[in-house]
Amino acid sequence: MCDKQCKSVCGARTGALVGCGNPLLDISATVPMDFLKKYEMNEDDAILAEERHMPIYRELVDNHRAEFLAGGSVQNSLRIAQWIIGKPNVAVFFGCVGQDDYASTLREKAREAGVDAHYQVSADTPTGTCAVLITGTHRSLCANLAAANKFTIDHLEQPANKALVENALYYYISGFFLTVSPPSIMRVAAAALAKQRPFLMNLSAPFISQFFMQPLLDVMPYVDIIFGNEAEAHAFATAQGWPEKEDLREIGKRLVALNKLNASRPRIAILTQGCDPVLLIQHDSIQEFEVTSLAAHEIVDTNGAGDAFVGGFLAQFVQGKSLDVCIRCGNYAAGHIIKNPGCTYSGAPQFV
Ligand code: 26A
Repeated sequence: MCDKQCKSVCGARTGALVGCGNPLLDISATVPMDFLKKYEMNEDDAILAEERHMPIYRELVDNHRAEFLAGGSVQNSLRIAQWIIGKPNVAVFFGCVGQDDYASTLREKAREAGVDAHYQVSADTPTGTCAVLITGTHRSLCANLAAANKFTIDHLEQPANKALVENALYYYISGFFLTVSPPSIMRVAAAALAKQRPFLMNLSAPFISQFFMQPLLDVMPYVDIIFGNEAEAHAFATAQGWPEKEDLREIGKRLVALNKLNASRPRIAILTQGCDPVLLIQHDSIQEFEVTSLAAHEIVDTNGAGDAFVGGFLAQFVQGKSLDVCIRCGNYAAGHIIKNPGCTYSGAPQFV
């Protein structure tokens, strides 16, 4: 796929970007509101499955004509980044899967997308799944991490994987991964800091700030760019005890002002708010970027919109483009995947 000509246009080298996350197979279906009620879930939730959620997956397949789609937040972002970059294996992914058909599907989808996935394999645990419950333009996620939860730092210590981490120029990890392996996150963050390379993170879901605040605060000093949506930013602010009704701009300013180790690169916060403008918050400025809002009939599935935003952003960021271009590309990618089922794309990227 990549030839010399491509090298000159794509501006990012093989293995430039390393991501860690939970590789999940999404089991996605449109459901009535009663389905959410039955499992005490809300529209636009993102939660970890408890025992009482376990029947959901079967029920979606048996009664709601569920579709199976490659998922997992970081892997989604990397697939989208690769789609836009157009040259395979710029993005390297680490996560843990089982030894089953779902793992084969994920491996195949990553390969097709050009993501260089190096999975740890937990032979006795099934590959993780995520129920995606679609109600109109909302989606509620319930993740059964299973094998994804078995990821250990040993995997990053394997010589070949260690070299991939050492050689990368950019790092992206979701807040979701704080539920799995904070030591791995700290290891990658420290590698990024040692080489003065950007480390990017995502707040991922309100429950991360509610229940995983300490590991999140532990890594925050390493974070150069923090992504989040309005619900996640508010959850972070509430968990920190920041004034309750504080607006997103104020929360952003406080996020960028949190303690940072590499003070020569002030933190940036990028906060999305659905079809309202994306906020780019830097220590000395706040900028807004308009989002093209889609007509209701164009919206197929908002699942993965946030991941696609990050994917589009990363595609440009790893090519050294300005933040302005990165954010516009994020908006383009999110707008595209909303018109497709799950975090999938169709055709060639049209970003200019
Ligand atoms: C730890 N949790 C809850 C999760 C996830 C997750 N990815 C990683 N960890 N919960 C949902 N997802 C993924 O988010 C995507 C949509 O943004 C889903 O697999 C879905 O593809």
